[in-house]
Amino acid sequence: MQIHRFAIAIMAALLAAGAARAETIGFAQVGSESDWRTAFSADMKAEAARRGIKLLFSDADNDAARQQEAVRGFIAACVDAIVIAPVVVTGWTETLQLAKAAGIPVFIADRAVDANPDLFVARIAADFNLEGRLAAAWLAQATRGTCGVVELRGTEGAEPTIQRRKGFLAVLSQFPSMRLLRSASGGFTSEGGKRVMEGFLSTPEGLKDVCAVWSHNDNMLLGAIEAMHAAGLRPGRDQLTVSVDGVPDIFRAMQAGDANMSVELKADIGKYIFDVVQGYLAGKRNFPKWVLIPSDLHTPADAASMLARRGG
Ligand code: GYE
Repeated sequence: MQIHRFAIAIMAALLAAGAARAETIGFAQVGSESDWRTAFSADMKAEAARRGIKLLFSDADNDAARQQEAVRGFIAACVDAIVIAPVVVTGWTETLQLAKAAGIPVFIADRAVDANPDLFVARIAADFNLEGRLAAAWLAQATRGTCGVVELRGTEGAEPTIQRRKGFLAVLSQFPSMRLLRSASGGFTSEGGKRVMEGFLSTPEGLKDVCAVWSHNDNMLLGAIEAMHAAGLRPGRDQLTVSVDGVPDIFRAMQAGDANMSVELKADIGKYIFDVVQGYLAGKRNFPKWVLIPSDLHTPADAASMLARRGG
């Protein structure tokens, strides 16, 4: 009799495990504007496949309204959970309230929203303000605190643009001989960075008095480097460069002497995100509101090892 009950219990557990249907998770991605973004998307898809998660993937192509629509589509489809990498911080309250009313947990990845934190479970992301501070601190030591800087800003209204700029300016203000001379948005794309640099170069003063280029991401800087070469300049030498992401092409630019420092933003964050999402769906509740992704900093000294690590 005893054995019979035990067998039934095992059977029930196996059945329950066996029958547990794959989770369906909606992922609203920003777009494919940069090498980092493309690597992040690939990592999310691979990690979901590894875990047997059915991932509904939407690419907003940097269109905030389109992204809202995609999230409302996930709500209508009654997915088990929603992950959002928001194009911009604003305008999310209503949609998040809809998800909450439908009982669908929401997780913010990579960027941030300015909605009430009660409307999402957790944010999984790096500290963009820290990235800006690291970039300025590195530049201050490299220039002994005397430098005129031009800035390539990311997408207007996006959290990394707001915070990287804030962090950079906070440190710059500590050095009276370091000044931001010009700033323009390149939308986080290579073409955008090239266009902004061509704009700077077309002014009468060009890059006179400019000792460094600060870019909110590597792709814009790579576009700017192209424009600087076309103008007969030597980026990485005539002007120092600092940027963020740590994509393979910035390490190649470092090896070519065209770039000097990049703050690494980890792209393989699928495991961090799905650990939180699946943990929550399995009943876990004690998550920090902000699950911090660690940053790192790279120079030509470790460009070769970083490229090897990235399979470059
Ligand atoms: O730095 C950039 C991408 O959201 C932090 O978005 C991310 C940024 C990243 O376009 O390459």
